[in-house]
Amino acid sequence: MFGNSLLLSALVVFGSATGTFAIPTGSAEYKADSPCTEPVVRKEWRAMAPEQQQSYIDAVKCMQSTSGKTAELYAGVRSLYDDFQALHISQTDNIHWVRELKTACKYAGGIPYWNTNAAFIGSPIFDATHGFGGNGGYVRDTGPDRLASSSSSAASKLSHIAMASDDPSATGGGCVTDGPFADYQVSMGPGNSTAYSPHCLARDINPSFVRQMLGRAESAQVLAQPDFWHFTRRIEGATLGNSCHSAGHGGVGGRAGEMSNPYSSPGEPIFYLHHGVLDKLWNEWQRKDWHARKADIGGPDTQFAYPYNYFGASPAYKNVTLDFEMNLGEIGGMKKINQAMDTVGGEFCYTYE
Ligand SMILES: [Cu+2]
Repeated sequence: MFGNSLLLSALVVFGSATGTFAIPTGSAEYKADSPCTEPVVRKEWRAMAPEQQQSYIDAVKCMQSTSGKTAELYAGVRSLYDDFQALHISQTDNIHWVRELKTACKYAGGIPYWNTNAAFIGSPIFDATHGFGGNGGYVRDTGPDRLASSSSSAASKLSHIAMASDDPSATGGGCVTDGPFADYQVSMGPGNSTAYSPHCLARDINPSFVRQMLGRAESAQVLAQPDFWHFTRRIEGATLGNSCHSAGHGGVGGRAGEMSNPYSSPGEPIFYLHHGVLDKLWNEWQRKDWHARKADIGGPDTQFAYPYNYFGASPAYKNVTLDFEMNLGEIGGMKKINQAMDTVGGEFCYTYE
């Protein structure tokens, strides 16, 4: 849910972009490094036609009902969708999500993102017909350890920092009751385990948490950072739980929802749209000074390492560079960060609207 290593933010950066930024798709900048001439356009959920929204939801549900590829590796995996949750629990990934949606599940559009903003609770993303369904049923006190069923002490601490189990600003906490995922069983989690532990998809929408995190025109602040170090630090939060990354996780997952769990959050389908907007924000920031920023990367290779050592002493870590190899496991193999710096270079060919 909260600050993670750079690796997470670099690959699946998400945030709270507000407003739209015209991407110069026709500019020389965009074509200089790549043969990508007809990039797929990624749109904000609200900008998609109902049929497009439906086809994305259908593709996600298809992923959830198609056999996975890593069941031998991770006991909890029952579907292609679960492959990604398992990989996130063991590491993290986003890139290959797109490939499976398209090849295995025939999704033809751009991957949507979600602009987290002031109208959080009324966002059409929570629509039962043209969205991902709404809040979980109200639970006054979600109990001391529901979110923290994890072997990691850091994760246990995480679950109790932003919101107490009886936080008065909570609005849900139980299982999602409507929409396409009302009967969905999340295969793994909550927490840092890939064992099979089917459970309902819980949400605990918390608009006041979002307001707290996204005040002060946060996305403008993020985009104004002078270099990647400051950019990623702003997205992840200089203090625990205080960032636009947290806003989307805690705003949807609250005290006990899957989205709040730093390991198993991809069990929540909205996870991908939230990280989609972080990715967009990163791209927007890069394009402000493409020449310098296409190669600007850094940060620790280890979770909760400096400067995200929220729990005290930093574990040992190295600063990543463009040559750092990201291990995307069975799904994606090894990829250098350098191969993931440009949305219209190498394997990628997409822009944003
Ligand atoms: Cu995240």
